[in-house]
Amino acid sequence: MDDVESTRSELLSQVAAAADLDALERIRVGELGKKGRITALMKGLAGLDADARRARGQALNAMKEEVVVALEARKAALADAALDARLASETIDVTLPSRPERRGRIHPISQTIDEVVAIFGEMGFAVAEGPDIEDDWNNFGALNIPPEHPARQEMDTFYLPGYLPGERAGEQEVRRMVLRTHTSPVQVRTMVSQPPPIRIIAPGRTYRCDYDATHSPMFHQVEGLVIDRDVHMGHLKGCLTEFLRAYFRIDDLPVRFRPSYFPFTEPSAEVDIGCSREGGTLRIGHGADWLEILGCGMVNPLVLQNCGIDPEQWQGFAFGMGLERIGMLKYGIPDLRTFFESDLRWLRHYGFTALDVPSPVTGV
Ligand code: 2U9
Repeated sequence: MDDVESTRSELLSQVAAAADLDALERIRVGELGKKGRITALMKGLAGLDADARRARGQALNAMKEEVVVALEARKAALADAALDARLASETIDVTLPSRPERRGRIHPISQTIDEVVAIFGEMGFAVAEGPDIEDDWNNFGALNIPPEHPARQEMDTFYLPGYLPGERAGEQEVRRMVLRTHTSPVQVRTMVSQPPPIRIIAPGRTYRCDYDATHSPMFHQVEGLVIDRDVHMGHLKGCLTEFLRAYFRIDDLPVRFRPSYFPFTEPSAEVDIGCSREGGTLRIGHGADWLEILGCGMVNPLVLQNCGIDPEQWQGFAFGMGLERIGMLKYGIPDLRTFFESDLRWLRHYGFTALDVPSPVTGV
């Protein structure tokens, strides 16, 4: 049995000395693989009598198990150390000046915002802004999304530690702070702080705890709000059809309004644009298929009331859309995550120059 013991101590010290994951893998394949030493020792059992085979078999199995456990433990330790080293070496010095770039580029998100602002600006909309950190009344409550409403869970909210003091209807209360999950709180703030009529768009950063090829924890939306004495669904349809045709630069772009549900609008609709998907390639504006592009509806009277506007006197419509999504569709950008990787090669390829500035004269 001396050979089992010597193999054991030799392999354990080899594992302990392995400097990286490649070295560990060489030990695993070399010793435990088909042609490995442990496998050869196991094969040797066949020539022994029953008692000797049992005793030696047990010793070999215990030794093999010990080596496997040591390999796994060393692998985990090396992976931890590699991650620590990466974290230490990849710190970003945010005080460094930007790299010299002979020709800077405008980021596709900035370009998309400028285009959207140019189109709605022509229609008489003003741009409204608000903070990224909101309280849960402005982000959810005022919008008719109560605490138990599935939308609060669905939106995968980032909650911040701490509470804000708030006062509503004379009652003292505390409000949780959130990273806004949509730009709707900007419309809430506008309605609370200025009398109707209102005609605004709110472009900006929004946050949801989600990350894949079509979701980023930080993304951008533009929402719009029109409040007047007699605005109706016809205005909503005309305004959004006009916007989509101007944005995609297709005069006869097919636009379809499909009934939907949102707590903040009633009735609500989702809007599709005509497209084709022949051979796996998406083409907007032609063909028999539809592509969902935005959501909208008539502002729920409860929301108007929450924001201090008399629903007997005023009514209006609202809409919302994802800016990365409409930017990706117009400019053929396949993966949302690339928007925020700060890769200069990507920016040189997809970015815009100052001469591309969107305006009603130069086009969008
Ligand atoms: C107030 C009243 C109503 C804004 C609206 C949508 C429909 C909508 C989504 C589109 C894709 C968000 O980025 S997305 O996931 N938005 O479908 N948004 S109506 O309605 C409001 C907003 C504010 C005071």
